[in-house]
Amino acid sequence: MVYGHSDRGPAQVVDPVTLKILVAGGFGAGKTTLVGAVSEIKPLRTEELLSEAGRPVDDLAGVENKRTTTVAMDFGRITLREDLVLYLFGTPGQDRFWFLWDELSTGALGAVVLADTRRLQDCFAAVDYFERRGIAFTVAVNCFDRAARYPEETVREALDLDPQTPVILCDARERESVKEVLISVVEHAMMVSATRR
Ligand SMILES: Nc1nc2c(ncn2[C@@H]2O[C@H](COP(=O)(O)OP(=O)(O)OP(=O)(O)O)[C@@H](O)[C@H]2O)c(=O)[nH]1
Ligand SMILES: [Mg+2]
Repeated sequence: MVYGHSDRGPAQVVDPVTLKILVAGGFGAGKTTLVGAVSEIKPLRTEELLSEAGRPVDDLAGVENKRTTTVAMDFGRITLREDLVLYLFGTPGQDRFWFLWDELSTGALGAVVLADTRRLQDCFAAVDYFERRGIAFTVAVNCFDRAARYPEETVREALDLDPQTPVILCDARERESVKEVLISVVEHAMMVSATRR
């Protein structure tokens, strides 16, 4: 049978829209965890063991059990609806990999900035980066077990965000929680691009 020419007429195959979303945030905020929690393909990871040599520069406060770090990127894919597929690109968290960001952000529709309230200042650079480049982003506060919970408003003020930038509390290990974050990014980015047009 020739594809699309069965007796029942052409098959209703919808070509999905594919969108690129970046997952950024400070060192150890849970970016690799987030991509792994939702990806329907085995996520591509570029993890290297944290070394003794890196100890003076890799600030492990709050994530003392962390053994590895992302050195290039994480990559995953999620089908949000049959006609909407997201490609997720997780950025490396450490400052020494900043040179990769311009490459990774090319063609991105929007971004997630993962924040850890124990080290909120670690995501300032990501917020700044996306604001400067006009890339729409949602701030997702990854609620680590022993971290204090703050209302969205407090996080918004601390990061000095635009009023329309969404702030969401999430658990980067939970698929459904991460999906909500991704839906927020897509909706927000679409709204921003519609108002710019
Ligand atoms: N309790 C808890 N632990 C988490 C959560 N998210 C991530 N972790 C843990 O925190 C550590 C850091 O997670 P990663 O996903 O490697 O963080 P990352 O942002 O990719 O780190 P870099 O790539 O090194 O910047 C890991 O040990 C995770 O298991 C969370 O929501 N709750
Ligand atoms: Mg990582």
